[in-house]
Amino acid sequence: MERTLTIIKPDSMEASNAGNILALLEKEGFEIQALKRMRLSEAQAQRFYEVHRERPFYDSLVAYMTSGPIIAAALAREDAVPQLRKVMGATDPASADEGTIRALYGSSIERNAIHGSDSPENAQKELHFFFSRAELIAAE
Ligand code: IDP
Ligand code: MG
Repeated sequence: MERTLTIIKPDSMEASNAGNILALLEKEGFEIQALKRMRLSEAQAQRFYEVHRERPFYDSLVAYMTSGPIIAAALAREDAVPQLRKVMGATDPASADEGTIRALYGSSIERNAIHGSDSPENAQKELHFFFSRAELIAAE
């Protein structure tokens, strides 16, 4: 079974949408295998979004992602990576398909409700960013 990482972002936590988002993911066939609530430090958010360092929105993205708590979750299902991208919707909620998490709960291209890994390789890296090897093994 493939695994991917989601982050319930600070805007979703602030709006008390975490439960609804997790319920929607379970309904879509994802098993929640590991779950962690935390507040990212500036250094952690910078490291997580390192690939975007040169983008004009990087500093604002880091400020947003550290503005409140998040929930990180390891999700498993068949084709977990592409399936999460599908149920998550496009980066900009305004162009996300109807019924997707970002269409339902996102409020702007930045405050877009959740994160989803974009490839199996990045999913592995991102899962290990949040969860220890032992936590991921225990979750199987
Ligand atoms: P993704 O989350 O759909 O994979 P990425 O391009 O990887 O999108 O961007 C990472 C995050 O950076 C987005 O989820 C969003 O929060 C933020 N972001 C992306 N593009 C913009 C933008 O043009 N303006 C402001 N924030 C952005
Ligand atoms: Mg991305």
